[in-house]
Amino acid sequence: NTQAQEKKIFNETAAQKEQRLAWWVNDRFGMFIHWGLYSLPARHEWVKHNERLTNNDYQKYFDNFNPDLYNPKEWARMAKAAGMKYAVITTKHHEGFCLFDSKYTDYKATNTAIKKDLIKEWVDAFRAEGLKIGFYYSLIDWHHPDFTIDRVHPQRVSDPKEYEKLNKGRDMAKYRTYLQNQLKELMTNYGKIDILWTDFSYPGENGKGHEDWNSLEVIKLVRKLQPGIIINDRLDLNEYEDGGDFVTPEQYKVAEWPTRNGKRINWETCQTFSGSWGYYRDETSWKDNKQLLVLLIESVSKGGNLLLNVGPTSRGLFDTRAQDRLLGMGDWMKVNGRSIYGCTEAPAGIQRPDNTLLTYNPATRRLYVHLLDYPLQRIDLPGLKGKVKYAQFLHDGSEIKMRDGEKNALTLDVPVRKPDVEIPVVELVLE
Ligand code: FUL
Repeated sequence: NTQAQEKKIFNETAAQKEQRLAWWVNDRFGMFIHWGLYSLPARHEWVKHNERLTNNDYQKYFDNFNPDLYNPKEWARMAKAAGMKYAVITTKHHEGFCLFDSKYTDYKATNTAIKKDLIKEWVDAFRAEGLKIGFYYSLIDWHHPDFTIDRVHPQRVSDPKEYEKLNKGRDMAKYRTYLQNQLKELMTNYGKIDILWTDFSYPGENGKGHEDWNSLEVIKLVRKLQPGIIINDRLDLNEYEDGGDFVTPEQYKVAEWPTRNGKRINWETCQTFSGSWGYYRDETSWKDNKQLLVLLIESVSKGGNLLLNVGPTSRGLFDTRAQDRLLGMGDWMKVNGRSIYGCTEAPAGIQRPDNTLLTYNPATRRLYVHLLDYPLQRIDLPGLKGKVKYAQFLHDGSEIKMRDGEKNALTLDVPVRKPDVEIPVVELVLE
């Protein structure tokens, strides 16, 4: 093999890593939560940047933040009912506002009308429902006085003189200390944390974005404080094999299982209901239940996870559009979850018939055929003749008749009319 050995940060064997990630690979479906001051303007979590708002312009959102209806137990119940097994919340997004009680800033929920550490309650509620806990933490900070004005700052400027003026007195080294201190708080004050979702890195002037955050120190610190934690790839440590546990395709479907240096890599796609991550009142481009389920099934069929986002309102509720979708997905997951949890892509050699998606559970040797389009009559599965012991629908456990098809295909006779389930799933018990 001519491939150069990739650099490593930690002394962890492949088997140890597999064990650390085992629950995450099995669980497949998580909830992302983007919540912050941007839920008040309700027109995108990047509003401060998009509209070039100053700290002064933005102050009214801090002054009026009061999520009096916040009840994370309800959120946790909804996540669980949707079939989600883990959740990741924004402890601080790019705007810099902290939902948690940090010693290192006044810009935090405890100093608003609600006067609470919102993360503390959230962690307790989600843990109580048996969900795994993840923290999103933005490396970018549009409020911190030491965060330099660059291309991802609301006050971005191209004129070098103006740039110098705005950057005067700002010291990234101080910001790096702030960031480390806050991560230390998050990794020590809330018990066991299962995921750290940092966001985001950019290549920087010379491809060294990680220097802005001191990423190497950050990852070492985090893994020391939370040895079992799983960390995403946005610390810009991609030159290390273990600089991140999974890659994060954002708002797009991967064509196939992503690889690095020829090796398959863990992945999770993060997706929104409607485009914006933060609550966006007037957005009308909401995906329907079928589209959302396809996102989930398709991810699993290519070996990945789905982290599906909710942007709660400023008063602390999931709006009805989000609730409807979570309930709809939950109805489906309740009877079809077996084709998701513990599943991955189909074994090599099994071809996917048109208008279907295949997933496979290697532990139970069951193959799942998701029927995306109706009317139907029969399904031909090349290569499976004589290899299937039994076939049934998941939603009602009714038998699907099988017969030998052409060549080496197995033919399934399925009802012409679509059963009353968003996406019917046939379970095949392989020999
Ligand atoms: C991006 C952020 O800029 C978005 O606001 C969102 O948090 C998404 C998950 O990651 O990089």
